Amino acid sequence: MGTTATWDALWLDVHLLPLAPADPAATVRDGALAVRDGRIAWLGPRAALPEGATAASTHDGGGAWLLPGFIDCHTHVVHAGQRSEEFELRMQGQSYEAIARRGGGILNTVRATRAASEEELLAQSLPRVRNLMREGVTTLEIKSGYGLEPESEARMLRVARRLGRELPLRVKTSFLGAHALPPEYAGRADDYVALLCDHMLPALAAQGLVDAVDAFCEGIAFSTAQVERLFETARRLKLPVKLHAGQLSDLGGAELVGRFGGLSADHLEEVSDVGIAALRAAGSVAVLLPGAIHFLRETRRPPVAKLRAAGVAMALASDCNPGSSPMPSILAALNLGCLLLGLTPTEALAGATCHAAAALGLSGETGSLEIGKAADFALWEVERPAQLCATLGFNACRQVVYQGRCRPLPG
Ligand code: DI6
Ligand code: FE
Repeated sequence: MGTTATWDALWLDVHLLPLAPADPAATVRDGALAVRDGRIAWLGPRAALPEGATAASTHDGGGAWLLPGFIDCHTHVVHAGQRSEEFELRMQGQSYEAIARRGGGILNTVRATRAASEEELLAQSLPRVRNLMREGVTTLEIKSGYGLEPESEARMLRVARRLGRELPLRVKTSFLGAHALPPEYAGRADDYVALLCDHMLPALAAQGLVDAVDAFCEGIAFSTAQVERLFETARRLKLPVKLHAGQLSDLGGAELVGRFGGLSADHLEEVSDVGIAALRAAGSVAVLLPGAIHFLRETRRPPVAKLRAAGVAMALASDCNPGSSPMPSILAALNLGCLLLGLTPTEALAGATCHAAAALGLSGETGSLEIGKAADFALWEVERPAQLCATLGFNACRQVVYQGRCRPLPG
């Protein structure tokens, strides 16, 4: 009575996996973690708690593992409709690429998304975001790219911003106007890129809707020269860049990301040694997306051993989208990252936390348990953290804390 609390909240009877990038395997058994003003104020072994420290509230972790909140750093969660017809076609042997070239694929979702109102888009996206939140996601990247004309792209980004405002999680947006060529620009790709550079991107950026600029650099999408024009516009607007690079073919996307000092190059099923060296030199993150490999029954793999040897940070994300990765699950990405890509469980967990933070330019803010960072974390009823990767289809999340506040697990 009468003592002034030094902390707002204190978690006891927890084991900690801080996932600091310098030593992602380090753990603290029987630890404690304190929060003040939404930030991590102290963490360490319970036995080392400063004498006389008090907290306004104390939480009994019940022996759970406490990890940083997950960061899903590559998603297309905002979209309308679904594409299970294409799943059936692929199961009959048709390829994702062939379906796309016939005007299906991404353009199917473009039709559905253009037709949806802002409220419909929000309502259809919410269950996916809630699923990710139930799995301990506290930061979510959301791309546009299913509008491909000014008003629909703006609507997607407004919905992404609303999700970040109305739900207790951090949302980062990426403008992906260069995702596919809209039908009205068939045969005029350069004109569409000019529209993106001269009108759409500057206007959306001026409305505060864009945190980063992405593109699909691919035979079925945009060339490196076209992406380079877009990246130059991003640079003028002082927006960071990232790229869907080497999913189906290597056009030199990783080199381009390196040249622009981009946040990340994503997919990388196809990437050259020169591309890997460029990412390393620029400090760009390789974002690996095993969901797309799983759903497309892709036989190529990103060169994890080479990326590891080169010291390129590897993040892991769901790529949640209606075509190549209908998987609003970071836990599934952890499991597939290990089984399909050969990541170790520690690499997978670091990939969905500290390295994912780097891929969003948020390293100083979240992604690891370190004093001063946002108090974004989740408690897991597992015996060992590797269990999160070793299991599929089960969610052991017990509690999620976002910016120091206990978040109700969405029903
Ligand atoms: N690569 C992907 O994995 C998603 N976009 C992209 O450029 C797939 C998008 C879709 O099929 O709807
Ligand atoms: Fe993607």
